[in-house]
Amino acid sequence: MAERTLIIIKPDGIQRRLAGEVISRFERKGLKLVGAKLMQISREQAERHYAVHKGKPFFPRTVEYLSSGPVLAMVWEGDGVIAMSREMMGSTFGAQAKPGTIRGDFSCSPEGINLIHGSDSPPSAEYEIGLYFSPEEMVSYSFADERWVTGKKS
Ligand code: IDP
Ligand code: MG
Repeated sequence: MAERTLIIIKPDGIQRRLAGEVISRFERKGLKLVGAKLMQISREQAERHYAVHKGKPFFPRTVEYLSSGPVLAMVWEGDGVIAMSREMMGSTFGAQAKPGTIRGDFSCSPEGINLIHGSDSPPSAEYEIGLYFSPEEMVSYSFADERWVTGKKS
């Protein structure tokens, strides 16, 4: 199976009606949506999500932010999708992220209000996908034009 990653359009992305814009960028890149869920993340779930940051000064407000409104949790698939999506997102703070990236184009925040989450490694992708999706909630399928997009013969 190709690599998978967890992408979340965070509460500000939903409130600012930017979900379609973000999805569109992933679609145009050629990546494959294999799971999606509009949901409200609980405080406990957000604490599990950011467990690696527990104890850091920004942990409480980051948990609060992720659980502050509806989000769109998605699983995207493709060889190298983790690194590609991190590049597409841009660096953590919108105020510093490069133009052309999602955070660079749509966030000016120096405080981590940054529209999108994306897993940063295969182990974190596996852990994070498991927080939001059961295996049956993801769909495996092929695109009819797969070899024109990836160059791979299926
Ligand atoms: P990432 O989202 O780019 O992977 P991480 O370092 O994993 O960034 O941090 C997780 C989230 O915590 C960030 O997306 C951001 O919302 C928030 N955050 C990280 N560092 C800070 C900080 O120094 N101040 C405020 N919020 C932060
Ligand atoms: Mg991170």
